Amino acid sequence: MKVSPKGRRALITGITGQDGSYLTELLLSKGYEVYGLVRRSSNDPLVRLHNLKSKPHIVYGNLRDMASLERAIKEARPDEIYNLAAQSDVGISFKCPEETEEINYYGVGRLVNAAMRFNPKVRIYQASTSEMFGKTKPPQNEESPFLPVSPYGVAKLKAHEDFVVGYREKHGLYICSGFLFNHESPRRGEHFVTRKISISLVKVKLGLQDRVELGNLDAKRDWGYAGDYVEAMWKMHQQKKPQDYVVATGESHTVRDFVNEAAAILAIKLHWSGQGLREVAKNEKRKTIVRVNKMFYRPTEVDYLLGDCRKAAKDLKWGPQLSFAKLVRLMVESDLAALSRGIK
Ligand code: NAP
Ligand code: G4F
Repeated sequence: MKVSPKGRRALITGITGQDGSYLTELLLSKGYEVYGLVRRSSNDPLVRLHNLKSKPHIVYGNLRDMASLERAIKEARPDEIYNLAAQSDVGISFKCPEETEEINYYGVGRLVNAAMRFNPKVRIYQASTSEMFGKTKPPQNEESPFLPVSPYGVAKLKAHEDFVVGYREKHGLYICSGFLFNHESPRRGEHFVTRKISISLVKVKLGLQDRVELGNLDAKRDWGYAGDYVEAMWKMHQQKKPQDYVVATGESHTVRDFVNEAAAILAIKLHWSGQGLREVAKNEKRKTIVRVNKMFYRPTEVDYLLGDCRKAAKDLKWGPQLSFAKLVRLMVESDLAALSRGIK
């Protein structure tokens, strides 16, 4: 017999982030009592949650602070935990490797230990990532070797091995990893490449900015829609046994493809020329709209991600709903609406 989610209690770490906001909406719509772990910030950390009709409970805490996690778990009394909190910027992980390891590895250990002591039957979802596959040849699935090339990927892999696989085997804990490939939305942080392109080209269109400077245009990513991906997280918690799943679209595009798709939606005609650091895209008036800046290159790069999510399709009956073209349109139209309002 399936247990109805109504009345179940969930604790979401990283509730203020992109995925946290979509997952909160999903769980509230299913009747969950939702608690969100929020760390102190000088700005309003709850901006992504302001438009929700019903609200989650907020508990203050930090993955770096064991006592705060114990208090949060005691207050939330969760049946399910979704650990979405992380230093999630791969580029920044090269600049702040210790902080990345502290949050993305040790932080997971603190949370899992606190949760297990409080309730050994708790179910924990860990936000693992396609970045862990790193240099592994595509397509990547659950059997593919992990070859991470960034401090971010390394910390996430250690957390997966020690606290997901390790604690499942040693302690019989219900804990699972979602190896999620890149997923985007109008709520995506503005430094990730898709949102940076969307906002910048809208600003170019509105005459608010001259051009956008990017790094590696040849990197290939399997980009899906965040709203679809949180469904998969929830489904992983509803299985008989905890298992790890790849969540992806099975389609890959270059950063340059994303630029072209976004520009076409805005009726900006781009003509590309040059190569490597000299590559540029100009508009019909021969004005440079896209330029490469080596500042945005990474010391080591993941060249090609392409997920094979047949296991999730079979077990979870999950599949992506929004195509690449529709995802880019959603993001561009959302930024266009918001920025047009701003200049009226
Ligand atoms: P995001 O928008 O950057 O959100 C990250 C969240 O973590 C924010 O709520 C942030 O809080 C919180 N956080 C950071 N450090 C913390 C700490 N020390 N203690 C407590 N909270 C902390 O990331 P996202 O895109 O939603 O991704 C969610 C998770 O999925 C992350 O773990 C990410 O690594 C993983 N992931 C993402 C993708 C993707 O494509 N989006 C793919 C695979 C895996 P503040 O608001 O205070 O900064
Ligand atoms: O948008 P990105 O910063 O995402 P990245 O590095 O793939 O990481 C995201 O996806 C991971 C899943 O695979 C998550 F685990 C992680 O938390 C995060 O959500 O960069 C995408 C690609 C990279 O190859 C990067 O080198 O775009 C390239 N890129 C080119 N120019 C740029 C830029 N990336 C950024 N952020 N900014 C640029 O100007």
